[in-house]
Amino acid sequence: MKTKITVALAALLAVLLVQNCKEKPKVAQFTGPGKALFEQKGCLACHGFGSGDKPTGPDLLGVTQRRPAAWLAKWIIDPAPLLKSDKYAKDLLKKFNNVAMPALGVKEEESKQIVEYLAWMDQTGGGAKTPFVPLTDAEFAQGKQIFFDRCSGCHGAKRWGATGPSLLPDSHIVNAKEVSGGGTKSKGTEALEAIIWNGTPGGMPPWGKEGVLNKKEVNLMARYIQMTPPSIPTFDLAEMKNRWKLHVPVADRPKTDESNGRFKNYFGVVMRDAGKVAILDGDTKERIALLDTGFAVHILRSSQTGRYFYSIGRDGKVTLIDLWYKTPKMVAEGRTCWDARSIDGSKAPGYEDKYAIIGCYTPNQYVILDGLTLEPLSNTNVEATKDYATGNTLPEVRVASIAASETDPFWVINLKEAGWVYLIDYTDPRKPKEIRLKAENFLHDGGWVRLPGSHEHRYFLVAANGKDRVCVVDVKLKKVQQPCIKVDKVPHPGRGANFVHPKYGPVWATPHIGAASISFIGVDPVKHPKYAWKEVERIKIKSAGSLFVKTHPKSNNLWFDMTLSAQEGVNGEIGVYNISTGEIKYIKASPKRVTHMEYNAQGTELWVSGWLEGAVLIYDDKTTQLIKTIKGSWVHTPTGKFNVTNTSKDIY
Ligand code: DHE
Repeated sequence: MKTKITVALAALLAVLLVQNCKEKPKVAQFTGPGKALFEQKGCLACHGFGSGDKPTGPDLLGVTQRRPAAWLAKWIIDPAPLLKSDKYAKDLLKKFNNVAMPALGVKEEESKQIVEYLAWMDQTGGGAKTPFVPLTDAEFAQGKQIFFDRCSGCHGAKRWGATGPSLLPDSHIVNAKEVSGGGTKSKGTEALEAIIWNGTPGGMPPWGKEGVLNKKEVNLMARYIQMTPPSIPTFDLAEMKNRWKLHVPVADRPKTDESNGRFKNYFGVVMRDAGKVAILDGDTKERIALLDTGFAVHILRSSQTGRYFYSIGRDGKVTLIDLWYKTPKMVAEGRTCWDARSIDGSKAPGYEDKYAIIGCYTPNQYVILDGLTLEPLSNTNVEATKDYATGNTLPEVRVASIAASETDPFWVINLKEAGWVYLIDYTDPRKPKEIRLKAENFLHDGGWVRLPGSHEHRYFLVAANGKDRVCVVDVKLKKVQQPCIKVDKVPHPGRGANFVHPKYGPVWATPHIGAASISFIGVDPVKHPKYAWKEVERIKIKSAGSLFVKTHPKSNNLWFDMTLSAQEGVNGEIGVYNISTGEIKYIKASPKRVTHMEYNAQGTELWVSGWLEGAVLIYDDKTTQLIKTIKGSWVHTPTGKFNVTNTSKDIY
């Protein structure tokens, strides 16, 4: 009996295999020109291939079975004529919220070649048919480094996904829900390569197109993310103490300010890939120091007095820079995590410059240090923190933005995936106490509300970019206002920008990664209660992918970048919104990607980074004319810039 069943099963299997082979003949490679055209045109920026529909377009797997080849060829050349006359085309437009596909700029012959490629993909089962080539040990080590440097911030060190989708090899379940994006193996190398090369309108940068990763690296990463992620080792207090170096004890540092007050208009400029921070004099525009702060510093924060800069690197390296020296000097350094993004000093009365805190992405912890020496004092793990809404334990909980209260001895820290805001009481820094407030996820960056004439540091606004909301943390009442405020897709404020709107009074602004807009939120509950804690206006800008906005109390301008724009050339432009008139002017700042703006202390100049060009561009705020370009071999991949006065006093 047993033998009979086995034979029957074997026969059935054989039939299924034959059928399967008949339906999807194995073809090793597609040799026509359609594949290269499909990739060059960046089709996978808007479409999935076997991964389901995207908001920007339908899944292309099976498209040649759904539509005739001639129809597809016409559509690819230019959808506009079909959209006027064809019912299927009209329905498609409706289904995808009126996001019309652009004409791809291809000739008739080329369009047919693309359709041939799509037919081949359908016939062979899509990208999954491209044979997967596992990585060698050396390639795996390289992939791990590139992933950490370029990908983990959005997709998570454990690859469970956060701001970006999950990149685990198999689709998987979290909180009884299939995680979107998981299942890289089923997408296959070709589809993944196309996404990494071209980016997506949702905010994924076009790493290949922009020249950050070459063809070989893109292929390596497409294969790396189909393999199981490596485990993450711990980083404890003993390890931190081993790595801590005090270069100059406090007693040996200058007793008086050798810069004669000039330091208040210094800029700390991150030279990301050079592993350095340049200190530039905001008055003379001269470089006065270039310091080896280590790999990919993410941000600088000024201590409360402004005398010190704290830098935190993506690799968790922290440095303390003393600006009172004639030539600013690194007086201490250390490392507290494998991966970090945030740092701040203590700012409450009586605690000025006394302590500092680092928010780690990996491991999931926050670390308190001595503010004047960087000696590690305590380490608190947040890994087992439960989701604010479901109470389920999460695979990864990273510490995102941090802000120091100016009134009380605590820091506001934001737990990204878990959606909690913690107030960390540092009066006993070796045993910090936590006040836990429920907010939303994924908490990312944010800034203080500043009202005209008074900067009370009462309300901290933080983006919950997984929910397209901004949460208001009231540090006086120690609560997060509910519900968090709905804005546009994937808000990314940096620290946001405060100004007085002619109609709505004081507002705080955030741009968005996922939408071509900037939202204004009313922030004055006393004098403008009608508008407080509401999105009062949403202005349209040229492109999605904006990361930062900036203004100054003396300015009538709100500047913004479009760093992650998927539109050709737009990531080199900056926009200037006129606060009184509402008009927007666009300036082509650089042929390549630009990012992050900062004012000088006087509020008369706006500095912006020509990230990929290697330039710091300075604009006159009134005329919006370029007045100086700082270049040189040392100006390498400049990103964040932090003016001492504006950073220490939270002016933005
Ligand atoms: Fe940032 C702020 C995290 C990508 C430049 N970035 C922040 C903060 C966080 C964060 C949590 C808030 C710190 C605070 O206030 O305490 N950034 C992340 C990421 O996870 C992300 C999305 C992906 C990653 O891999 O790191 C990311 N950030 C970038 C960039 O690609 C930028 C443009 C260049 C770079 O360094 O890689 C970049 N992030 C900045 C800058 C700030 C920042 C300049 C500070 C803005 C400010 O004005 O305060």
